[in-house]
Amino acid sequence: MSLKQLGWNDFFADAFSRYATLGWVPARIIRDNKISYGVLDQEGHEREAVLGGKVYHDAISDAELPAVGDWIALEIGKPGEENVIRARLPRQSRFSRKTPGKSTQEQVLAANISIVCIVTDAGADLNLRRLERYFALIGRGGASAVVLVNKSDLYSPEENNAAAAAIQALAPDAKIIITSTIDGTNVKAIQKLLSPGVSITFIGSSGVGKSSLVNALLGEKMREEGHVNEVTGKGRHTTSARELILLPSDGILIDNPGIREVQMWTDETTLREKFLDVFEIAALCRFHDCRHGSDEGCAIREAVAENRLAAERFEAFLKLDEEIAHLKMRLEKRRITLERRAKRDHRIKARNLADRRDHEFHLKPRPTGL
Ligand SMILES: Nc1nc2c(ncn2[C@@H]2O[C@H](COP(=O)(O)OP(=O)(O)OP(=O)(O)O)[C@@H](O)[C@H]2O)c(=O)[nH]1
Ligand SMILES: [Mg+2]
Ligand SMILES: [Zn+2]
Repeated sequence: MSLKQLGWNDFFADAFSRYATLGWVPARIIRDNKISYGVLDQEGHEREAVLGGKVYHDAISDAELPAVGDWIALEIGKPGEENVIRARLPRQSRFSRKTPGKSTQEQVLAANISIVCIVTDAGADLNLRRLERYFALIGRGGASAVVLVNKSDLYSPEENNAAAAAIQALAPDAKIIITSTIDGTNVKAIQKLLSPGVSITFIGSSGVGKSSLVNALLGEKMREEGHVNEVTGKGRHTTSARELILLPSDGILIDNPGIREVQMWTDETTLREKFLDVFEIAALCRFHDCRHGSDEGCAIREAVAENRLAAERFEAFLKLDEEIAHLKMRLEKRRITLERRAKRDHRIKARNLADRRDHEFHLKPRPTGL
């Protein structure tokens, strides 16, 4: 893999040159874990990295913090130490929105992308007013817009064409493609948008098929190369984190959670509630402290053997404690970050207030008669 395949170009090379002498290396952010980041380096190694203090403190808004797709200067830690993001390189383009709730805050959803693919369908999801807002956001960020009218297998050709025409009328310059991941309609046409170093991000409501499209593009590649790699796995799977996926010979895809970003795993209770059926069966185990391994009279193993409970579900259940521990750790880290952010916001407010006071001071009429 080369940096070029990851989207590197002269613009970034220029910006990076002053960091090279410090021993830092260029890398691109592929995942935002809120606390740490997943980054991909020149060798194609995926690393975990934390935000350097200076990058954090210099950011006067959240939009200036690194986002998925950003290029950064990375200090690779000594064995056992953390990798640190020392600088974020300027962006060539971005796709951002206003942070829900806070009217003036900008949230960068993806940085340095060439194309934003809005995914919708010809039926329930189609909403021209919403598409208008998407177009406005895209236009501001410097990427070009493509609209995929997906799930075409569910609608008549007339319905699909009418939807495409209505969207085209809104955005004469946008490319509109009617697609289906079920029967493969126009997956090839989406593939044509890709080329080495080109980054594409997929946005749209939850359930319109963003991850399925990413999988379809990946699938073509993986089948050719004999790999198995799925973003969504089997069945319905709501994407919960933004993620950059590299197709080494074709381009770069960024999958996004549905734009409403319903946070599924909010607390331990919701996590447990997902497994009420398994808990019910577990109550029938002979021993109340049954570990559902080799203990005698285990109702869960029996249910799996009799196909009343899917083996995958049982496995997910076994991992539940682990997942809850993980969740608690994440929430704790998140709390610490939020606290730090609040302190920073407070500092900025204090600074602005001080500036305003200075300003008002200067505006006061000078004492006369001196
Ligand atoms: N009929 C039909 N179903 C589709 C198509 N594309 C995706 N689906 C189905 O729609 C459901 C949602 O697909 P996803 O790809 O997970 O949707 P998403 O946009 O990634 O959703 P979020 O991650 O929640 O934002 C899945 O059950 C898919 O199988 C399509 O072209 N036709
Ligand atoms: Mg998804
Ligand atoms: Zn048991």
